[in-house]
Amino acid sequence: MSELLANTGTIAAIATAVVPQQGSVGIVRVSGSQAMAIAQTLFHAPGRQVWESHRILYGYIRHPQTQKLVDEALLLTMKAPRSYTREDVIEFHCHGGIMAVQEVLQLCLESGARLAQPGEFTLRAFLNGRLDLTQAESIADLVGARSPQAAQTALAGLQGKLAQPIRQLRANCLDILAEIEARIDFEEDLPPLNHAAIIADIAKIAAEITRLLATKDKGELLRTGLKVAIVGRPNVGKSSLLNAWSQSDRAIVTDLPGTTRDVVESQLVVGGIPVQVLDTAGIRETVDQVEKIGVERSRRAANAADLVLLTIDASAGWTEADQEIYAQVQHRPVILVINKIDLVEKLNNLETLDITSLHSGYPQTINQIVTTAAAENQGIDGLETAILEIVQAGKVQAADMDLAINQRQAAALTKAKISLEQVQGTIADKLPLDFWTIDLRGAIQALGEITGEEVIESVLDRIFSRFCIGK
Ligand SMILES: Nc1nc2c(ncn2[C@@H]2O[C@H](COP(=O)(O)OP(=O)(O)OP(=O)(O)O)[C@@H](O)[C@H]2O)c(=O)[nH]1
Ligand SMILES: [Mg+2]
Repeated sequence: MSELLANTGTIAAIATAVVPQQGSVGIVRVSGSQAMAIAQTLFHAPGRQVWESHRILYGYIRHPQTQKLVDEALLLTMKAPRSYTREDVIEFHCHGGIMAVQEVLQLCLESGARLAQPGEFTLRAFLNGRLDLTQAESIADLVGARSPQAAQTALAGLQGKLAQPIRQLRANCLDILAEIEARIDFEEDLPPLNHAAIIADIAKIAAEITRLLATKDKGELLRTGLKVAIVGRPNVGKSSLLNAWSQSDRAIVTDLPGTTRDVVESQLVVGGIPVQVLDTAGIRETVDQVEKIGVERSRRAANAADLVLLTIDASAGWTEADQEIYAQVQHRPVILVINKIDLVEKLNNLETLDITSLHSGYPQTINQIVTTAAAENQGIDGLETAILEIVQAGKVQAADMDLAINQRQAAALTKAKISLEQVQGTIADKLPLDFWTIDLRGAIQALGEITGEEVIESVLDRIFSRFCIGK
């Protein structure tokens, strides 16, 4: 990255997803001082079209030496500073797929640009003061969002909803620092320091930091989502559950135990949280080589999951085999799914079943139990409610989607909080004013790292390497 920071050359990349035979439009983006010259070398706009910034031209991309036609395309030019990077930017809107965009990119590289690193356009936007670091991170989040709520939170971050309170806190710390330093430098000329007011101000800042830190879990859930594994004995209805939940026939369902051999995956959204659901092979002792491998994969999926749905057959009740499987997964959060509840209901001829009577025999350590009839698409709402209760994500659905910090931001906020606590300790211990300022500066530095006002290269490296090329 250090060489990146120094390098001011013109960069080029394909900005859209590169998928063979797909996408009606593909965009090649170029940024830097050579961008306009590259456009003029490669692009031919017939008729009397005016080459003007922020105008779209229609025409042809030709090989500059051979004049071979490469694509029929649109050209968008954006002169600095009115562009994403605040440099001169051009975009060739080519035909989709992979052939046209790759050829056009190649021509840009031959005409003086170099291939952009992942996130380099956004890095330039940051370095040129168009975005702060929280906004840059929000762009990566927006591109990676897997639920509407995750996108909404990212968008709020892009609007500066996260940067705003952080900047305010840093400004407040700077005000306090100025008050104290004035007393160090010009003690005689000023009224004495109002200790009580400073103590109160620092407490207020620390409280606001605590409030921001509390949004970290929500942020992580929205960004990375939840991995949920459905496990249980063969034939209890795990695949039926996946199908009912995802409203598809993703997994094969038969009345033969041992139907599912491999892990089957489906992507869902529950209460705004992206959820990856894994249906697994029924766990049992088997001599079948293929099934054996499947069972091993089930165990691994359960181990890697944030949450396990231990599924059992209501008509069979809690069996020894269920107990054994539970012993293998109980180190993860577990919801007990009592499936095929319709069979028990019929048996008892009950309109609504007394669930507590079903509980006997189940381990007391499982505190979330739901009943489903997967084959009849019943019980999914209850299952989702139980999941949201487990991740305590009720708040995610609340109207306040504006704030959700990420791990990097949380680490810096924690650093700021510790520094402020140290200032509080220093004041309580009646140490000289110089000591107050040391930790206060620490807090200011940490808060500045979040938005990028105080910037360390290694931080930039971590942030921008998350991006895709062309962003
Ligand atoms: N009555 C009733 N039958 C169900 C229910 N859910 C699943 N079944 C039936 O139970 C049988 C097994 O269902 P699957 O979903 O394949 O079970 P599984 O747990 O995935 O089985 P394996 O992949 O072999 O481990 C099928 O005949 C389903 O139709 C239910 O809620 N009620
Ligand atoms: Mg199955």
